[in-house]
Amino acid sequence: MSPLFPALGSASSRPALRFGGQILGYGELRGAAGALARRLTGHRRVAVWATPEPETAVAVVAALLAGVPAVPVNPRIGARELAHIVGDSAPTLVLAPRGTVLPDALAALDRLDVDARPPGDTGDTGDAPGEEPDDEERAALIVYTSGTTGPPKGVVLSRRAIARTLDALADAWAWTDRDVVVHGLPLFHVHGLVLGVLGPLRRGGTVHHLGRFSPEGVADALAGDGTVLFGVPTMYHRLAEAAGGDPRLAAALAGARLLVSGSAPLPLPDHERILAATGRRVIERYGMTETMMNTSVRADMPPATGTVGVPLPGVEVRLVDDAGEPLTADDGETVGEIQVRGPNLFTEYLNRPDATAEAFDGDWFRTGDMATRDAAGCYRIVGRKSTDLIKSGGYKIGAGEIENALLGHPGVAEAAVTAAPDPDLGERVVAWIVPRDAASPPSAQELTDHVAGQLAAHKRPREVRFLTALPRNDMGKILKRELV
Ligand code: MCA
Ligand code: AMP
Repeated sequence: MSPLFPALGSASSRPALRFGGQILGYGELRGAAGALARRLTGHRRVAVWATPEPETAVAVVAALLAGVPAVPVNPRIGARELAHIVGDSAPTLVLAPRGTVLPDALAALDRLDVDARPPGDTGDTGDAPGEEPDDEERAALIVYTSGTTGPPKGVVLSRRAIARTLDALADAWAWTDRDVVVHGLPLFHVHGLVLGVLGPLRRGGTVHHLGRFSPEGVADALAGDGTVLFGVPTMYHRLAEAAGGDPRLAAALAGARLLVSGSAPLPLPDHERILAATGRRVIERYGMTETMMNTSVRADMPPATGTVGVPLPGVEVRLVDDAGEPLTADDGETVGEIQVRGPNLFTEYLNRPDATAEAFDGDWFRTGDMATRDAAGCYRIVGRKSTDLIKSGGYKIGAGEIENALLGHPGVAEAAVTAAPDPDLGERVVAWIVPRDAASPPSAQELTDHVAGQLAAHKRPREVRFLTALPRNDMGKILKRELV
């Protein structure tokens, strides 16, 4: 297989990484990642403490150069979820920025400090990277993602899947080494890490990470060198709110080559507000951790607002009915489940052959997303098969994992978790609680903090409602539809 990052072996003078004021050229990235890669030889799997800093990019590139699978870890992860990920993926080493204090489950592992710029660094460009593994099926990343029940599953992504999805996006978006991709996405999911960091590096262009998302940061970056913006709908919602009264932000958005949204549906009112304020349309692409990118509105087609565009090169997409029969209608109305086949697909769920087998219909991956297809071949996502998967702020959250965490609190007798529509987050997590002692229930804040401490801050309920009993059918199954 050809190298994942050809620009690392070149004499490119472009910046590779820009995080706030910290800029690393391709030569410097080659030096830092190459030196680290040599120290990873012999390791089976490495955990990467994925802070929004250049060290995360250096650590992941080093692991890819060394051919050692990397497991990116949310630096805001709670104790229970971290214990699961470490136990399941069994890394032999953790990579973290120098000076970071790690939680116990990771502090117990061998550690290598990552320096984006080693002490005493003189900007030396380092040796050319060694031979990259030529087995394109080799695992490159293991990204944890939530299901409806149980703890998150590790999605094994190969070098092939990463390369092919990024090259398909380059075709769809006319993405080149001249692009500077601006974003403030977290670096432990496919969106921020694969598209937002590995994408620009594969093209030989630049990542401009904001450290933390803010409309002001976006305005500054796009008014400067930024050409393309990546974000989740919550970010575009906040940009839409701000752009109406902020001509500088509106002008910066108007000047971008592409504004791309994904990870959840971008509501039409937000599309329209951004269009009204900037004269520009946001385009949407559709993907999933297991499939990386499947469809996108292309740079060379009409914006097809409200759809997620057409299948990417090499990706086959079909709609099937409840019986699993393919639907041929392209009337923009007939709804079916999206199934996907192509070189962008994951290899397996780590240690979960049962779940891997269940996820496929032959060689078609069942996404669980429901959609229509129109005469132009554009897909419109209309919902999900399971109500137990919640998308909040672009994060996928399983109702079951939050219910289990809540049931672990001594004051909780019964718990059910649902999603409520939210203008900012798309959906917000609502917890319905039957306390053990109705006379002194735990406070909503206590339960929220409990979930944030066990799982992750973004999984915490944003609303807690107390009940005397959960609605159940004759079989004892909780009737979530009645929880409104
Ligand atoms: C509040 N905080 C707490 C608590 N309450 N921390 C601990 N315990 C609590 N009880 C803190 C948070 O840690 C954080 O701290 C601050 O309060 C705000 O957090 P939060 O409310 O969660 O942030 P938000 O404002 O709601 O975040 C919105 C966001 C975020 C920035 C849009 O949701 C986000 O980054 N989303 C991106 C998700 C994403 O990348 N998804 C991709 C997966 P502090 O103030 O210090 O920060 S999907 C994917 O990859 C597929 C392939 C695809 O299609 O893309
Ligand atoms: P994740 O499992 O976190 O990778 O999230 C993948 C899910 O995000 C998909 O199955 C979809 O439900 C949703 N998703 C991603 N992109 C879009 C989009 N542009 N529009 C609607 N839903 C999306």
